[in-house]
Amino acid sequence: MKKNIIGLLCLFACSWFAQAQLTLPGAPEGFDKEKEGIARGKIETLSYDSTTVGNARKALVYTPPGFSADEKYPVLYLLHGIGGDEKEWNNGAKPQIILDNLYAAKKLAPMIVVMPNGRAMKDDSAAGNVMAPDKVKAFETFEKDLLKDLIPFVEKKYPVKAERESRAIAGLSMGGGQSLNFGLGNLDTFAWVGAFSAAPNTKPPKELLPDTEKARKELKLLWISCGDADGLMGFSKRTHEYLEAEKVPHLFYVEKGGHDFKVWKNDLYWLSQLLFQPELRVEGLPLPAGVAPGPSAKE
Ligand code: FER
Repeated sequence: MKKNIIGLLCLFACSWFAQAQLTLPGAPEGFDKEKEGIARGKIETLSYDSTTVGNARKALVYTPPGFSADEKYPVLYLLHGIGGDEKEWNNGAKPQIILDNLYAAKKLAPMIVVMPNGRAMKDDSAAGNVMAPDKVKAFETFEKDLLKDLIPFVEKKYPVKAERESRAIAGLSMGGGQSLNFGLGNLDTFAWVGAFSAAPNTKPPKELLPDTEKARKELKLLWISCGDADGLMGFSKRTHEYLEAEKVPHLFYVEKGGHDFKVWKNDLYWLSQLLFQPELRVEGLPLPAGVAPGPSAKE
């Protein structure tokens, strides 16, 4: 009885909108260690003709364990940072290990993960001065390459569900800024948006999301997270504060750590479990009360 009353009070007192920041827990021990005897997904490299850049461009693609051309899958576009390329996630996080383990634990919706090169220019390598203005500009140009070239290519080559509810965009740092800019700027294309440690390329809030009404209606998930020791925290925080003031449902997590793959692996572990699920609910992940049953409601 007491629990019910506390639960009810919590439901009324805290709402989805009136959320404070939440702390993102660390993934359980072993989440990123290869396990014996489980089914594995596959990583391959694709090459597509970019009309935007005018040459062939590469992306890595992870297909889940049990992948079948007879089924149709949603797609997560997973973007890298300023010092990386299409291989950065694979080198820094070994996402196939994290995802294979999550599939083995039946915690993920089957999905394809596409890891593109988000520096849309002829020489898209991370060599030389990655902060050079033309290289930084190319992270902006990637919006067109993604929408006009890569997504149509992926949707021709792979058995995918080609609708907004089946497309997610998430990324780290510059890729986090791109995910917010491109995701919120193209709600007709993406319904799931995630930014890990978003960089200064993140548009200022009003420019990022002028139509808050549309976002309130159409977003399935808006995730913003950042390490507590990351110097770029201000970009996540100002976005969160705007969304909060405008009552746009979103998740804002602060976690222990800096600007590195320890944080981004953790982010991928949690975010991937939310994607393409009918309900926002993940075991061990705190959510704002009123969104989904929290620990008090589950007892
Ligand atoms: C900057 C600081 C950091 C910047 C970009 C970054 C374009 C990106 C960091 C990353 O992607 O890890 O001033 O300007």
